[in-house]
Amino acid sequence: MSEHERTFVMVKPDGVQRGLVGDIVARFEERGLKLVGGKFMRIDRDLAEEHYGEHEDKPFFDDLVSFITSGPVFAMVWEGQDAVAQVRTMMGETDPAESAPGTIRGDFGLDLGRNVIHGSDTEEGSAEREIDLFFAADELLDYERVDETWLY
Ligand code: RTP
Ligand code: MG
Repeated sequence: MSEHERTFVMVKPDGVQRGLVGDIVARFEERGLKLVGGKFMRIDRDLAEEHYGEHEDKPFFDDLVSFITSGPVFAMVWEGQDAVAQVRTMMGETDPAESAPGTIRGDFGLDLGRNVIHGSDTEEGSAEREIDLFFAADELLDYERVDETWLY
């Protein structure tokens, strides 16, 4: 169990276009995770190719890069106990059709491409790599929430 683990999360262009940023932020806040960084931004091709580098040999890579660069995204870093796995559980499966209702993709996702949200996977080092890719150290804030006793 990792107490103050950080994970990288991003509302994808479809989520931004559909006005889901507020709902998604609220879900993580209500779950007891702490927001330590957030940035509304547009991803350029180089950043997209680096972020999704693990998929560069896959047939869907070009479509994935085109999609993620097609409009603004809301990039975030969330912190809490087992944050990486918790966020993945709250996201649902990669394919919205296989995602349970109550999960973000199960509630909002349309298809494999338009699945609303990205979260770091549980592979060792993934979250740190993605956080470093999107955020400078001084963009991540150390602070205590007033109700920390009741949070992770
Ligand atoms: P993400 O990285 O975006 O959080 O999604 P994930 O971990 O659940 O899934 P991953 O395997 O990392 O795939 C990255 C994104 O590529 C698209 N995809 N398309 N056509 C296909 O077979 C296919 N497989 C994956 C999805 O948009 C997925 O989120
Ligand atoms: Mg992934």
